[in-house]
Amino acid sequence: MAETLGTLEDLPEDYRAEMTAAGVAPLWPMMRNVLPHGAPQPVTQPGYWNYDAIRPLLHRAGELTPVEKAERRVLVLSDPGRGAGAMQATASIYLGLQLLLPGETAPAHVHTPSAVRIVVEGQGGYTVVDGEKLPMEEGDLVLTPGGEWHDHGHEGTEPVIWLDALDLPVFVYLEGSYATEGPLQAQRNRPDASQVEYLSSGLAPSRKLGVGTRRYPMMRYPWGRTEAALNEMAAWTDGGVAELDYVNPETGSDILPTMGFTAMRIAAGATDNPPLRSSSAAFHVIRGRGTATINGESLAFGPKDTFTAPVFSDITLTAEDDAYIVRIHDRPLQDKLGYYEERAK
Ligand code: GTQ
Repeated sequence: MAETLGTLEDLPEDYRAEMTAAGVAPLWPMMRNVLPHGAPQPVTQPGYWNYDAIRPLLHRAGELTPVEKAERRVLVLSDPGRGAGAMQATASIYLGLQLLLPGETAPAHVHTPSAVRIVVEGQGGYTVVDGEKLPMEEGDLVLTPGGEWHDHGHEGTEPVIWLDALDLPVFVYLEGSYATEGPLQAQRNRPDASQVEYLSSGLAPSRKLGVGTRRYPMMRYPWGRTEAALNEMAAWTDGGVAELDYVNPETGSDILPTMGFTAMRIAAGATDNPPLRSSSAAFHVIRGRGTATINGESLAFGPKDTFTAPVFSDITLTAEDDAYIVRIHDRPLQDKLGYYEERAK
């Protein structure tokens, strides 16, 4: 059994002053802060963002701030545990809702963090990644991996809104976050790889000797196919919960280095009751209603809402009608660091 550790107050004033002057501090009074026993003590608190409440604020940003003055017109979803203005939703995941108006473009840039867009509403938006034009339809996942040039445009007639998920907090923590600006990219005149090379799951372009594959071969995951796959799986799965991981079609591994994405379908009346996971998560509701209980606190979710769960949360999700949810998590990062863990409830 561990002893209770000494405190700063146990130490004489003159010794404390001398340590401070020398630029050092005793570990033992701080030991449990940085190494709590048994499990982490997250700063992150569960968050819930009601889309209907945020939508008018985003439209107002469209009136108040031209895209040229914003570069990216985004309202950031701040972790309640870190308070107003926090540039993160969990320790590792940044979330923002981005508005693009008809005819607008958001200039090209490249940055060290990776992003995924989940399209919330509107027709005609697109993202160009490394010259490939990716149409943005409701529910689509569109990747802009770190180091890839990207810009956004809008050929439709109504505002387009999408959810940005970035591993920005990790890069900020590492003092590795920066961007480079550039001119809008020339677009290749052909459909994106999800409609050409990877139209059919299980098929990939034939290997050619000495020719490697792209690191990010497919940067758009159309929602229509995801939903069809979930429905088919649900029809043949007991328990009412079907889950599919988004994977790189060449390697079968996670689609980005730090962030993972899972599409879930919870049938009306069914409950998802996963083990405690060491990963943090954000849930974005594509369709459906239900109740999420996170560490004993319940919230009602509806279409287009977003909510978060800190590491090792006790999560249950119950659907009222068939619910389709994308779970964003940081398990890929934790796998790479060698500590991803699940614990039975
Ligand atoms: O669309 O490139 O929400 O660079 C934050 C940073 C979106 C983007 C964000 C970004 C972008």
